[in-house]
Amino acid sequence: MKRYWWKEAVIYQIYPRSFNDSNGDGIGDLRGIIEKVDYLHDLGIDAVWINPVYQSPNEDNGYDISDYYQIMDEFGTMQDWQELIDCLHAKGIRLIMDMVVNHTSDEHSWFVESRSSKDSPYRDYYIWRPNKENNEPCNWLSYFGGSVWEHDQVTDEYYLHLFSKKQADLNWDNQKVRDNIYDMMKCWLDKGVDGLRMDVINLISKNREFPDVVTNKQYDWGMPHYVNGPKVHDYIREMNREVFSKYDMVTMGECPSTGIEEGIKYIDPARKELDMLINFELMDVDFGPQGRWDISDWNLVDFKKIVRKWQNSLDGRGWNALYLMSHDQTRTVSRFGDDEQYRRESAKMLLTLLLTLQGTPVIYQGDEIGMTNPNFESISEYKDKETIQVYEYEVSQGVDPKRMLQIVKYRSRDNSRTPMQWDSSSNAGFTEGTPWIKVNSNYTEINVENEIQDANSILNYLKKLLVIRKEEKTLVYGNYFEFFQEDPQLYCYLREYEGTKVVVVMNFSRDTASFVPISELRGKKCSVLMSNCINCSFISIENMNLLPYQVMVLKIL
Ligand code: ISL
Ligand code: CA
Repeated sequence: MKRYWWKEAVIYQIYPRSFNDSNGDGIGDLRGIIEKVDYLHDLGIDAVWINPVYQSPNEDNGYDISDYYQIMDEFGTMQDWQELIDCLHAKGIRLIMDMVVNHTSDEHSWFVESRSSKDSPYRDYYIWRPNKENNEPCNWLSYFGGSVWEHDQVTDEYYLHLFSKKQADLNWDNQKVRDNIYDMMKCWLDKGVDGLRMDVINLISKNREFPDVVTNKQYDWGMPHYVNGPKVHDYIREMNREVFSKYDMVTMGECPSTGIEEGIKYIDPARKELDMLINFELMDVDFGPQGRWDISDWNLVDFKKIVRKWQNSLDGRGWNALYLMSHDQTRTVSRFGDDEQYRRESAKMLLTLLLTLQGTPVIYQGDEIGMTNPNFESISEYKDKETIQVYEYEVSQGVDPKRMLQIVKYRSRDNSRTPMQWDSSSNAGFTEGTPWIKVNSNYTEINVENEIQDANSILNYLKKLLVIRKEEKTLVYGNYFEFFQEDPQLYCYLREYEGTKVVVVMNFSRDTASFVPISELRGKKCSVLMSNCINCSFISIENMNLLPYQVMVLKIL
């Protein structure tokens, strides 16, 4: 397997709006990130991915771009951005920018032009259709609720938007659109950007027939007609040829609703498309029968099965980006661990899982201190348009508002978007003004300052884990073999690379678990690379009782 810096790197994801506010307007900004570059460097991460910072009216917090060449006013200026990349590079940290090219804001000049008349030279930059039998052109549903079509008065036609109606989908079948986008990407790469995270890149090619979905499911979004659509690979290959291949850079492609065989096509090195895949299968482990806005209890056996499938299928064929949460997900420790009694133990265990699998780990801001879901009590405290639109849509369809609020508390993307908790001063040290979204009330206890001071903290554990990931290449490149696949409590696997073997043992539960090693491991002498509860440097693998959320990373001697 070929070695690359980006395979050995650990990425830290920054949601700029909620990271650090430098000027007291309540909104995180670029200068706020600059103030924390030393913190990132001390942590020991190799690269940061920042969510979109381009000019945007903020319908979807920057995922609705109105000018790709400008920085959002609230985030600062191009000079600030230049200073940020320079500061990061001076500390040896690479910068990955978010690229949102499936859609733009309806306030982008292309769309303003496009909407103005059917004869506009920009008309064909977006996807316009006349009505069909006095109805929308087809019955697909938007990710954010309601139809994907929005009627526009000016020309009495509809435009397509897979997300909010303020996020109009670009027409990728138009060569001019593609060329404009490639030029824009090159402009950022010429400024020294080290990588691109490609937002919903597998949605760019639509079935031009726009067929209705015929279904008896309550929600059917019409996905087969635009997820991994007809020309998606042609366009990504072209993008690679025109842009990526000309730079020393990395690409991470976000591909929702994509299984392994389809996913591999994007990252098979021979196909020259993308470097890493961001897939969602693990994030779907707790979906209910009706999908994301429905909840079911997840269980470890299913969880492991998904991880195992991806670990084993991609090995030697393509490289994965690993994550347990993002700005679109709910807090890791609240979802997969225990955010009360065993918050520390489970946070450490989950970080260990993330950093001992094959792939490039992405740590989301706040996970290094075990931040939790805020459990807002009222829908009015949520800011995310997806959350609000889905809530309103479901309630309008007859779902009980109380039940919907429960679902929102569990699922809302705002769970990850509450301000970073730096210290115990007001607003967690995030801002001197009024934060744009409420700070989690547990900030006096859970914050970076406390974590730095406490030798046993999650943060200090992670720092050590990052050093070990760097030193032990088995954790990066090794293959993956899992034991006790049907065990509902234990998670145990072996990584092996060039003759070195590392075993990871975890108790994924609030109860003690008895661990009886298989004969292949029994009696083996090991050095303890990491553990959240034992302090010895060497052990031999014997029967043992594991404490709740105990984890051990053992290198076989
Ligand atoms: O929130 C989700 C996670 O399961 C999805 O519905 C999400 O919208 C989808 O995965 C695409 O996400 C990306 O594109 C969106 C943006 O809102 C998300 O923040 C972004 O990560 C539209 O640009
Ligand atoms: Ca600010």
